[in-house]
Amino acid sequence: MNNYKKDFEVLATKNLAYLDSAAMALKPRCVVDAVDNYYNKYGCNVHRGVYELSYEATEMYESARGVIASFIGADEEEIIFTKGTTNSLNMIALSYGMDNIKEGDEIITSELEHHSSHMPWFNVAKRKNATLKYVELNEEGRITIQNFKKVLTNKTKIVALNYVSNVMGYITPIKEIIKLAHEVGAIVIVDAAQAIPHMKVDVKDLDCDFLAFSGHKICGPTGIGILYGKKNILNKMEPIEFGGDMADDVNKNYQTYKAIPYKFEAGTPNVAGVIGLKEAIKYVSNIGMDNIAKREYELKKLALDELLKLDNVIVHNKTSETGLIAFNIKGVHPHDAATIFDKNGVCIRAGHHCAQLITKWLDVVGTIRASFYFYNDEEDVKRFVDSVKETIEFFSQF
Ligand code: C6P
Repeated sequence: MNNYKKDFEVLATKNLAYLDSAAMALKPRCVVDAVDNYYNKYGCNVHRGVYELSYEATEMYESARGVIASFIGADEEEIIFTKGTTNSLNMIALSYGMDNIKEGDEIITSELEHHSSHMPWFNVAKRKNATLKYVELNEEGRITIQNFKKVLTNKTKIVALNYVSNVMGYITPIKEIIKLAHEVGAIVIVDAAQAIPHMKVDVKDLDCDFLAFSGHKICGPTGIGILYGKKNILNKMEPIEFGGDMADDVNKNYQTYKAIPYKFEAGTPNVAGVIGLKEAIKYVSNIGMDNIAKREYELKKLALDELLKLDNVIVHNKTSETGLIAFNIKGVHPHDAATIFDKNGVCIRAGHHCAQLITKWLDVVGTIRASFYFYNDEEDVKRFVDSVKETIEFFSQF
């Protein structure tokens, strides 16, 4: 066992090679304990109670905002708690998008997007008679600056792209894209669901207008995510949800809202989720994002080098910079392969990974995806490679 496996109860008690962290990262005990502690010792609401227990819970909850803000280089008021990346990205489209996009405007996205990055803007474009433009992917399936420039025009109002692809694991040259987009006055929304857990991200350095991620992919609880937005834009935006906690002054003929971020956080929040996410961020920060990036890349590379020796394996993302391998085994449906992996205790994902556009671009029914994280080790790599070989051998009989 490596040093980190022991922090995860599921890895300590079950004999698994967990290679599905791109779908969801496992939870270390410190995160589970923080959630447990809140429910056992507090269990009350935040922002509402005028008693000590609620003040303390509010302090635990609100201090998370500072931890998360400094983790991504934001100011506290720019951190909005949401349900996850999907919720964050939809909020931007439904609020900023529906209020600012007009007929004839252009929205740039790509075939490399997760549905949650692309579909909200497809919807806005349809409802507003705007044009959705796709950056042509290069021969490897990457978004390049050169191809981005070809679709950028003075009519571009929105650029909605991933920072790291959940299928190919490529890193988008997002900082340069943001600079170019700003030159024509467009705003950029970064889907960082697969970036935040795996590398250092600084929103001020990127100069992105919005950025979204989920807690569950960075060892945090499910049902909690973050929407970062520049405060000057957030201040001008309308909420999409109304109700408890976001209201300031409510009258029969007018209503006002609290300042950001609260105006976007209607209803009782996911207190346990926020507290758990704070702990998760402290945990990964302690390991170091650069160490995490290095470790998962090393493990991926070990596995990749073995796969490239196998004739029947088609790797789609040989040059990917992150810890993710997307591949197919000739003549074997990805789901059939997954059952053999499962028998061997190797957890991988097979299918379109909620990114049908890139699956169609690759011209396959789906891919097999192995995603490595810092808690994996060389033994996991071996079990994975052995399972690929077994799958090839098993299906060669038919
Ligand atoms: N991708 C995967 O297995 P949510 O579900 O809201 O936490 O995250 C959505 C999302 C958005 N963008 C990217 C790049 C993503 O990878 C994901 C989630 C998982 O690839 C589950 S489909």
